Amino acid sequence: MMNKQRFARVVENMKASGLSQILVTDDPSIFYLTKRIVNPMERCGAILIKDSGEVHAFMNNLFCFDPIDGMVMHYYADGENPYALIAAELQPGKVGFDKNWPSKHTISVLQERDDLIPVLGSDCVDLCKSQKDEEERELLRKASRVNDLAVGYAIDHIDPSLDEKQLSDMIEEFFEAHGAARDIQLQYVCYGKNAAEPHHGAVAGEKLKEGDAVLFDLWAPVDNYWCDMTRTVFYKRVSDEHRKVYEIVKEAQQAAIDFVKPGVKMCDIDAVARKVITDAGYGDYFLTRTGHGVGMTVHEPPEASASCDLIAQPGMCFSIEPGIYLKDDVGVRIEDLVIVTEDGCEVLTKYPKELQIVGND
Ligand SMILES: [Mn+2]
Repeated sequence: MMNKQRFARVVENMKASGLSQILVTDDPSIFYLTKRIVNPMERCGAILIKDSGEVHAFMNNLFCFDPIDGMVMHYYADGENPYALIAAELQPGKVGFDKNWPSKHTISVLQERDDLIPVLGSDCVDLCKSQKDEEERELLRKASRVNDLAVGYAIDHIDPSLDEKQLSDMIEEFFEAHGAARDIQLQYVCYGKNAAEPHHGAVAGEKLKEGDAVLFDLWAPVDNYWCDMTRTVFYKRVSDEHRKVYEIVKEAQQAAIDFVKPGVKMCDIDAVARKVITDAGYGDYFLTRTGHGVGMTVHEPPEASASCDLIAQPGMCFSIEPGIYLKDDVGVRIEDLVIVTEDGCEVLTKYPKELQIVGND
């Protein structure tokens, strides 16, 4: 079924950005508009939206993409040229292409015609997608509830007999048992100094030592919507400096959450978290942006970073995840997902954030 409301919002965005035609090809974007998952792999699949409201779909007949009411369907078979079909429906001038469409497709469309001007068009859809409607908010809440359970499970199963990879595998099984999709990426489970690398994946053979930080950054899709959450705890004891670092990150994270409301700039959310950490003397060790949008993909607009001028709007969902990373020593990151509400934000992930020392019972 075509989601007419969502298509109408995309067309509004197209008009606002002076685009009369865009090709939508990202799987999550097509799902967002049609509730259909295409997954064309290396083949060509596209939806053309015109500012008149006319919509065309170009699909290989192997995709099982049944006709949709209100959409002009163009099917092609293996061995036929889908790009000629697309090119025949385009008007001369600017065409908005999707950011992630492989260049072999984009270039092939352009080679069919010499009167097309390619521009990036995916913002028209991505901006809509960034403002979640109530149905999507409920899916995000549900995914975060699973994430709360997964973080609890992970922390409860910290054990010196398990290396990072073994614990990570157990967490993935836990996610699957609680409804997350099977094809999930590696979870970040980091012991000790490994937590100082913001993107350290779980490694086989990495053992836990007394005094180590244990950082869990866990994410998974549940019913096509993602969760993403980080907690850092300490094993058996915590040094004074690590405790200090933890409390600074916690304060920065809370300050940023408290700042979120409609109308604030995403870059200012980053600045609020960064100021707390910089004032405490650790600014050089806050290596990442403060957050990123989450929805049908785990990294999407809007991002809370110095380079993002987007304004927070009700329904936007993003992470707040400042951290301090001291090389060869420790890393602390605390991450929650929030949804902007009418006057502030709703925090979706609820696992407690008080400093926790585990393994002493
Ligand atoms: Mn994240």
